Amino acid sequence: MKERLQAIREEVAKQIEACADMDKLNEIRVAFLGKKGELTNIMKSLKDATAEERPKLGMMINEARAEIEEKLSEKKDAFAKKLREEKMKAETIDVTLPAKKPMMGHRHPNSIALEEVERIFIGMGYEVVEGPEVEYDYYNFEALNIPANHPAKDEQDTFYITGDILLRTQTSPVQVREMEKGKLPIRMIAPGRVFRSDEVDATHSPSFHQIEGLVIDKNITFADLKGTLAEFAKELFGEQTRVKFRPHHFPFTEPSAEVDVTCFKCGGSGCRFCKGSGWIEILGCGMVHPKVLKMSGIDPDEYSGFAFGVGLERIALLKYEIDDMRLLYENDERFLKQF
Ligand code: 2U9
Repeated sequence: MKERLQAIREEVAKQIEACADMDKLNEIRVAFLGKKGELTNIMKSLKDATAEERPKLGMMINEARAEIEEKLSEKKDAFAKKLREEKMKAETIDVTLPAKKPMMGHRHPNSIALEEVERIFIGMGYEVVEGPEVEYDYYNFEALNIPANHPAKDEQDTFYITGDILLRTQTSPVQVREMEKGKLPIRMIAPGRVFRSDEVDATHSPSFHQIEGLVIDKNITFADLKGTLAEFAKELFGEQTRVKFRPHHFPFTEPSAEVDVTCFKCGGSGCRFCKGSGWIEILGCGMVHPKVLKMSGIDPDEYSGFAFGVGLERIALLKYEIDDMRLLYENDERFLKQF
């Protein structure tokens, strides 16, 4: 029996040594230590040994079992260690590798144009004031001398929320609210989103942005308006830019005018950009109507003022030579990154 035990010990050691995976190791365990395993068989045959030999042989079997279990356990630990090392190796992160570049956003042409316009007017001492996009009919129309039967008030042009609450169609209400405060003089611009029930095309959108300006003080004349807008045009489009005032009509200003600038592409000689005329229309303006001043509590005999309004998208389209307004609303990164 001693020789058999020795042979088993050697055989197990050999098999464990050669064993390459956990499955094979389990097979070895079952073959030697399992219910029908070699060592268990020897244990069973102890009953045939003499009473004298039995304890000694029993001890030897136990020693052999302990040795085999120890070897199996060592091998199991070795497998686990190897597995962990392989996993660690596979999961290693090379922190010195360059990182993936995050996608950078870009300034929107509207934002660039707005900042430019704000910079020019702040430089002339204007304040930038914002106000609500949802307005009362009174601030959007009535206080601006736009009568109840005016076409602009038609439901086809204005988004009404209730009978007297609407989405502002211009930023003028911001200026009316400022006039109501009674703090004079006023020198302000009111930039912001406005809404008109327009179909979308290359030059129209139901929501766009305006920048309106308002100056109220004693002795303000049309000459101040002309000088201010001429300076604005030069700063925005270049020193060589000239302006032309064409008579126009707005309910809130009297007299009123539309302003053209010399085409900054051809300098006024006529090209494809200005459709051959040499001039490009950029804004509307006028002297604030005395009725408008009066309605907001300003005495038109003591004070006078001028106002103007310009579409922000129109400035952005012209300045960056974009031929379709819809591009400004799609926020396609390939478009935005060009500015
Ligand atoms: C007050 C009094 C008068 C604002 C003005 C315009 C002329 C004008 C258009 C330009 C293109 C609107 O964006 S657009 O469609 N605006 O032509 N706006 S004068 O006049 C005011 C504003 C406030 C209290």
